[in-house]
Amino acid sequence: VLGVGGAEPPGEMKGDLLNVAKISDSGKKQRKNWTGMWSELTSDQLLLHKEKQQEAVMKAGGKTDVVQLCGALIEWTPEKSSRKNVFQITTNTGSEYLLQADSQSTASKWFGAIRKTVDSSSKL
Ligand code: I3S
Repeated sequence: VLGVGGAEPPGEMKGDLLNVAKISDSGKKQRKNWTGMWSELTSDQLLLHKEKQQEAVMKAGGKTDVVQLCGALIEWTPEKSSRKNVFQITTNTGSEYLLQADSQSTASKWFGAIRKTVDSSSKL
């Protein structure tokens, strides 16, 4: 089934390359710069790895961006890019990330799983 999302439990989803642009850092606007990042969802964070392998990330000294999902907002934001399947995560510290995949099923899968994680981690 395509596009449902959230089929896998939090903490067990990784292995997709998503295009990511951080457009705000703690409320401070950033220049949009799309980068392919290997994404991994934990029980309360979205990890964005520059390298595919976790080991490579460790060796390189942590080229990983950590997005805290507790108290975050997630929404589809077609108006923020000419790209298709773009959604935004706004963290509770005011950082904004655009995420995008050309595959609609991939984008929907991550949107659904991240939204679930936002909901479950925000309830605690
Ligand atoms: O929202 P913008 O400013 O139209 O985003 C585009 C720019 O970030 C552009 O970079 P430069 O500012 O260096 O020209 C990027 O190359 C584009 O990809 C951005 O637009 P899209 O529609 O791709 O998000």
